[in-house]
Amino acid sequence: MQTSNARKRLAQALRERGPVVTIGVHNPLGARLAQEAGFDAVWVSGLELSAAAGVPDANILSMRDFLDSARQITESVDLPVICDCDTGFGNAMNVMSVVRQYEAAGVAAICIEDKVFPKLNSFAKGKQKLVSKVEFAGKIEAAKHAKKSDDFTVIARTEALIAGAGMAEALDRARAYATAGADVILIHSKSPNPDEVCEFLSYWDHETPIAVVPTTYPQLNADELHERGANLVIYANHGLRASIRAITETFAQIKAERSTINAEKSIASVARIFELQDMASFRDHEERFVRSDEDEESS
Ligand code: SPV
Ligand code: MG
Repeated sequence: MQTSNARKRLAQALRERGPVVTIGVHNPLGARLAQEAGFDAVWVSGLELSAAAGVPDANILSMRDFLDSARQITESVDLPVICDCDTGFGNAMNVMSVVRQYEAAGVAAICIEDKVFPKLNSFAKGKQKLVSKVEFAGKIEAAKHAKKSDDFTVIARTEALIAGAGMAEALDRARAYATAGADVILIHSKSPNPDEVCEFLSYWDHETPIAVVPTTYPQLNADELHERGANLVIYANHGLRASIRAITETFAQIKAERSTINAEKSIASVARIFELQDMASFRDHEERFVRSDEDEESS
C-alpha cells in the first residue's frame, strides 16, 4: 500500500540527487514485478497504458482511465509511483484538477510535457507540436499551487529536442520550467545515441534534478547517466516489450504444437501467479474471518 512514506522517499532521493531508477508499468502486476526486482520507483507509462488498451498513445484514453490505473497501482505496491500525465489533459486549470486527484490517490509524482493536447507519442512519426514556453510555465505554476504536500513531485518534461526545436530552445524551456517551480526537469530525446542528452546535462546550470528516458539510447547505463548529471532514469516500456515478445512466442508455439508440453518449460507456474496475487495472506484471512452457521454448529 502506497503511503506518504513512499512520496517522501522519492522526494528525499531526488534531493540527494539520485540516481533514482524506475521502470515502466501499466498495472499492479507489473508494479509488483518492479518492486520485486528492486527498482526505486515505478513509472506509470502512458504508452504502456494505451498499448494495453489497444489504442495509440495519443490521448485516446481519458484522464479518468489513467487515474484509475494509477490508483490501482498505488494500492498494490510500497514503491513511489510516478505517473505520466501527458500534457496534463488540457490547460493550467485541468492541471490543477489532475494534481489534486493524483495527490489524493497517493501517487508520489506526476509528469507533464510541453506539447499540445492531444499529444502524440514522442517516437511516432509526424508533427510534434509544442505549446509556448509561457503557457507551459503557467501549467507548472498551477501544478505547484494545487499540490498540498511538499513531497509531491512535479516533473516538467520538455519535448523541445523531440520536436526538433534544438538545444538552445530545450535549455531555455528547461530553465523557465525550473524557475516556475518544477521539482524535476525531464529532457526527452529520440536520438539513437546519448550525445544530445549528455550535451544538455553538461550545460545544465540549475539545482533542479534531471530525468532522462534512455529508450533509444541504451549505450549508457544508469550509473553512467548519473555520472553525467541525470538524477532520475526512466526505463519507460521494457516490461511491456518483454511481455509482448514472450506472449507472441508462447502463443505461436502452442498454436503450432497444439500442446503446451514444451511451452510449460518457459512460462511462469500457476503457483507464481498466486504468489504475485498474495494468495497466501488471502487464504490466511479467509480462514480467520469467513464463518458460517455450519462452522458454529460443528464446533
Ligand atoms: C511513456 O512511457 O508513455 C512516455 C515515454 O511518455 S515515451 O514513450 O518515450 O514518450
Ligand atoms: Mg507518455
